[in-house]
Amino acid sequence: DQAPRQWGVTPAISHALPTDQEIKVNNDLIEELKAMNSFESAEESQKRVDVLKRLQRITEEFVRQVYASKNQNELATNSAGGKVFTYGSYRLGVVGPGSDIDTLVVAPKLVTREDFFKFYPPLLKALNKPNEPQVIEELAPVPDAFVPIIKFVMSGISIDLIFCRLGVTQVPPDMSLEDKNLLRGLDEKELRSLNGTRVTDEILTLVPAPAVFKHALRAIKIWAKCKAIYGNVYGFPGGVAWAMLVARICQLYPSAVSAVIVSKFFRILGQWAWPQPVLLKPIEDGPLNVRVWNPRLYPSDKNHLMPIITPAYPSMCSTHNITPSTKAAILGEMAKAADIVDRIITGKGSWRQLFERHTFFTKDYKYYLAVNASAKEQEASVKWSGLVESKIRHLVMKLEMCNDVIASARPYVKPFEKVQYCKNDEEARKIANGERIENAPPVEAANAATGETAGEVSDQDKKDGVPLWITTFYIGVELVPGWTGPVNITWPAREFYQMCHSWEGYDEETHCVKLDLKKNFSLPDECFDFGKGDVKPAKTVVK
Ligand code: 3AT
Ligand code: MN
Ligand code: MN
Repeated sequence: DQAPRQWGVTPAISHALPTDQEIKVNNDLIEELKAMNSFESAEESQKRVDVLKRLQRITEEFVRQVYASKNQNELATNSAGGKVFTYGSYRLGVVGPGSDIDTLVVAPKLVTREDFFKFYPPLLKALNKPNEPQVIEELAPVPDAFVPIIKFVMSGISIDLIFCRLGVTQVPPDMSLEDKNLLRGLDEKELRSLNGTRVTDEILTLVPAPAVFKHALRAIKIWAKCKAIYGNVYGFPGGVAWAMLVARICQLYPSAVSAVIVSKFFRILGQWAWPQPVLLKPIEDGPLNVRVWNPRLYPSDKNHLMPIITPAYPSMCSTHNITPSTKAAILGEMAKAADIVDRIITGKGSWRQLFERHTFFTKDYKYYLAVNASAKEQEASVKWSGLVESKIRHLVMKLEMCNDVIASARPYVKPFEKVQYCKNDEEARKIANGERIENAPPVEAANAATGETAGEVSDQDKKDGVPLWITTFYIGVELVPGWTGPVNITWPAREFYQMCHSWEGYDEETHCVKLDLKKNFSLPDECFDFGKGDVKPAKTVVK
């Protein structure tokens, strides 16, 4: 008999085949995933395939156009090729009805990033014909982003299109991105663009049974979103990090069904010897002069609290944003989930209990710090709220340092957006600065819990008013047990304001950011999903 193949950096914990009970519980899990609308229809997935085929043809045309513009001969032009790859949830096989397709365009070295932004958008626009339904909508190239990107909607599907050129003269249809020598000579933006596909491709080769992995990952992603512990910007694992965690459990139980993977997931990772890293394979060296995650070499890597390391060279820590408070939240949820899943596996509980909505606003905290980012124009508001959002985890870390008063500070993972139609500039300024106004002007707010818009504002009010776009982020604040004194956050607030104000695009006439510490009973309605049974905390009467 041959010894079973080892997946990952240690031998498997068990090769046991599923029992009848486990198969039944696994079928229940898949039924529950269906009931939660996790899967899309065959028709919808076919539409994604068609969209990708179309993007492949456009990519080949794009490369030909660039070659022609650079006076290349016919032979070179016709053999240059060009290929689309995917990454993100589509590549991992876990897309739901609302997912985008994260797509990478790879071209030979003659084609530059500038060419991508010059030639590709017009090719997309050309798909729209007069008097016909528009194929391309919301076309938005962002060439100066950290990862330069063209965003658009094609046939109703959101596309995130990024670009990388390789140091080769041809990109044929069977091109693979596996070879790390392809990374030679790339700039940082190109490396970042290539990384997503290389990582997702490699994850899929490192799990014993991709179908088992995919269903388990769907369950874990839904669970993490329900518990508000999903999202890299806020200091939680993002989609790729959750995928790697699930993949590691799959390696340890190569013959298990998805339901068993989910149950082992919570026990094993909840009791993991953090900061020991989660690895899917030994960390590799490579040809580039770039940093590979190594806590023995780099002091900053030693600070990672829950390192989850990407497998593709150059390996990086996907969870460097995790803070003590977010780590505690993740482990707390894992411990609760482990108990729930134990009951499910033995037939004493149902999967629905695992996916119950969090109690972040209804029960978990007595104090909430609201971070209000406001701007007078919508476009300015999008950029400004994004900047403020990226600083939230830094504010959390400052709050954590006030450990004589604050025990933990946990950010909520979604922003709340509203537009307020003020009487005049003066009133807008006051509201932006958090001053209380009598007869507050009309507000149109999007409920982050339900996605519904509340508070219809009349056209007349909209016309007469000075609009103020306000985005609010919440941080749940837990005080040190027994603390009854004032909650002084002057120092973290000052540091945070300074961080936001030092943004190069900051203009004090246009942008404002203000912190507002609230008691639980004064949270606004938009924090609650009353339809799902949320009950707003009441003011406790002291007798
Ligand atoms: P959905 O099914 O699309 O909701 P997903 O996991 O595909 O889930 P995204 O499309 O948001 O999520 O992201 C796909 C990958 O793109 C994940 C990450 O490698 C990269 N990515 C996303 N947002 C950013 C960002 N702001 N900066 C850098 N990389 C990002
Ligand atoms: Mn995606
Ligand atoms: Mn995306």
